[in-house]
Amino acid sequence: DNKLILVLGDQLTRDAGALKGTTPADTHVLMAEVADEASYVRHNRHKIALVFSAMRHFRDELRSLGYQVIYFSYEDRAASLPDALDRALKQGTFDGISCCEAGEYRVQQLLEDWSRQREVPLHWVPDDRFFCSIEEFGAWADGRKAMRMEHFYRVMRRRHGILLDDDGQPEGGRWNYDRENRAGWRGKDPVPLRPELESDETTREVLELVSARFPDNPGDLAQFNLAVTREAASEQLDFFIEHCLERFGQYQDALAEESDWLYHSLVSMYLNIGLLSPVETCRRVEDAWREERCSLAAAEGFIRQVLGWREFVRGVYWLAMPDYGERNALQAERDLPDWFWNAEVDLRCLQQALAQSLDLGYAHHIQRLMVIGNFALLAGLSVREVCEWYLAVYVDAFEWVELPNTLGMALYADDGLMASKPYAASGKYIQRQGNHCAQCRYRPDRVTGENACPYNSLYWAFIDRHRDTLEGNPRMTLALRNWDKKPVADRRSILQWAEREQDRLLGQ
Ligand code: FAD
Ligand code: DLZ
Repeated sequence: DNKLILVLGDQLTRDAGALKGTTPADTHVLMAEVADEASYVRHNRHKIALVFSAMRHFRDELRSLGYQVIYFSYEDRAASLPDALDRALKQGTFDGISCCEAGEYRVQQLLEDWSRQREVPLHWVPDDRFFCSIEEFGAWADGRKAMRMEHFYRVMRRRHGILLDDDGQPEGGRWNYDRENRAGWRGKDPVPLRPELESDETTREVLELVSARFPDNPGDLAQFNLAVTREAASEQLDFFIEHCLERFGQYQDALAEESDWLYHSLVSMYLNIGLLSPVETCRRVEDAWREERCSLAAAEGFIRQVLGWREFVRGVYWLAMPDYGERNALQAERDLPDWFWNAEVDLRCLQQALAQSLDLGYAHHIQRLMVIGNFALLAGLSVREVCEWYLAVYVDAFEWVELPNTLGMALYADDGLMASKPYAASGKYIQRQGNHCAQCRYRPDRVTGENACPYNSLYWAFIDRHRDTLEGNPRMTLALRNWDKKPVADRRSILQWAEREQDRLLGQ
C-alpha cells in the first residue's frame, strides 16, 4: 500500500480527517505553499505567516513520525494546488490519492476539476473535525421555515451531552445565559497581558519570506505573536481558561479603547487550521466549570460560540453554496472607501477596529459586527467588496466561516437566513458598549449637524431606505415606529444629512 494524502494548509491534524488511522510507513503526504492560495485575496501577512509556519511545523512533526512528506515551499514556485499534485505525481507512483474535504467550496471545485481533467480519482475523506457533519446539518435544516442558531445549539448540546445534568437537562436549568453577557467594560476589571511567544528558526524564516514576498499586503509582522504548533495553541487555550474565561462572558459584547481583545479567547485561527479541535476546546471549558474554575454563565457563553455559532455558520455555508456568495438582498453596491485599507477615518471606534484588523489580523466579534459590519450595512457598501475585505484581513478568515458571518449576519444580504433581523444600530449602541465615544470628535447624542455621530443619521436612512423589506419583520417594528413618529421636516433633514455624510465619508 502506498497512498498519497494531500493535506491542505488548514488541515493540520493527525487526529481527524485524511491522516486519522494512517500508518506512517506506507503513507506519502503532500503539502504545498502555493502562489494561488497565498494570493486569491490580499491576505493579511499574519495569516500567510501563520499558515506557512504551521504547515512547516506540521511537516516536521510528520517526518519525525516516519511519514514521507513531499513538501513544496513557497520558493519552489508551485503555482496552485493542482500544479503541486501534478508535480508530486511525477515523483512517484501511488496506489490512490485522498484528501480531507476542503473547507472552501472554491478549493473543493478546483481539486475535483483537476481530478476529472487528469482522470485521476481523488478520494474525499469527510472532515470530522466538527461536531456536526454537513449531512447532519442538512437533515436538521430540512423542512424548516427559518433556521435559528439557538434551536440548533440546543440540539447539539443534547446530542453531544455538553453542559447537561444527569437527567439530560441543561445545567443550571437554562440553555442560555446571554443576558448576563452584555456588560460594557469601563476599566473596572484588569485585562490580562497576553503571553509573548518566541519565534523559532522556522517561524523567523517564514516571517522573512512573507515580508519580502508580500510587501503590499496588510499586517505588521513586527507584532506577530501567534502559536504555530498544536502544543503552543493548546497553551493559548489554557491561558484563556485560566485568566480570561470568567470575564469573557460578561464582557463579550464590550468595546474598549485600552484593549484590542479584552477577555476574548484568540483561538479561532487555531480551531480553523486544525491546531485545536472544537470538541476538545468545549470539553476543556466544560471541565473548567465542573472544577469550579469559572461560572456557568461564562462556560455556557463560550461553548455557545463554538458548539453553536461556529457549527451553525458552517452548516449554512454548505447548504447555501454555491450561489450564497452572489446574494445581495438589500442591493448594496457602493464602493468600499480606501480607508478600509489604511484606517484613516476619524470615527474613533471604526479607526481602532480597522487599524487592529489591518495590523494584527484580529478584531473581536462586536468590532467585526457592530462597528465595521454595521457601518458597511448602514452605508450600503458593496456586499462583494466587503466580503472580500473580511476574507483578506483576518487571520482566521476562511470562506466557510467568513462568508455567512459577513454576507449573512453583518450585511443581511441573505434576506435573513443567518440572522432574524439586520444588525443595524446607531451610535448610541456603540456608546453603551464602550468608551470610544468619549475620545471621539463625533457626538453619539446628535443626529444631524457638525460633530453628529455619522452612525445616527446613517441608521435612520437605512431604516427609511429598506422600510418595505423590514416592515414584515416583528423585530423591526419598534425601529420603524420610532422613525414614523418623527415629524416630516425632521425626517427630511436627517435623510439629507445622512446623504451628505455618506458622500463625505465614502469620497463620492
Ligand atoms: P471569541 O470571542 O473568544 O469566541 C470563541 C470562539 O467562538 C471563536 O474562537 C470562534 O471559533 C467561535 N465563534 C464565535 N462567534 C462565531 C461566529 N459568529 N462564527 C463562527 N465562529 C464563532 N470567525 C472566524 O473564525 N473566521 C472569520 O473569518 C470570521 N469572520 C467574521 C466576520 C464577521 C462580519 C463577523 C461578525 C464575525 C466573524 N467571525 C469569524 C466570527 C467571530 O467574530 C470570530 O470567530 C471571533 O471574533 C474570533 O476571535 P476569538 O477567537 O477571540 O473569539
Ligand atoms: C489560506 C491559505 C494560504 C495563505 N496558503 C495556503 C497554501 O499555500 N497551501 C494550502 O494548502 N492552503 C493554503 N491556505 C488555505 C487555503 O487557501 C484554503 O483556504 C483552505 O484549504 C480551505 O479550503
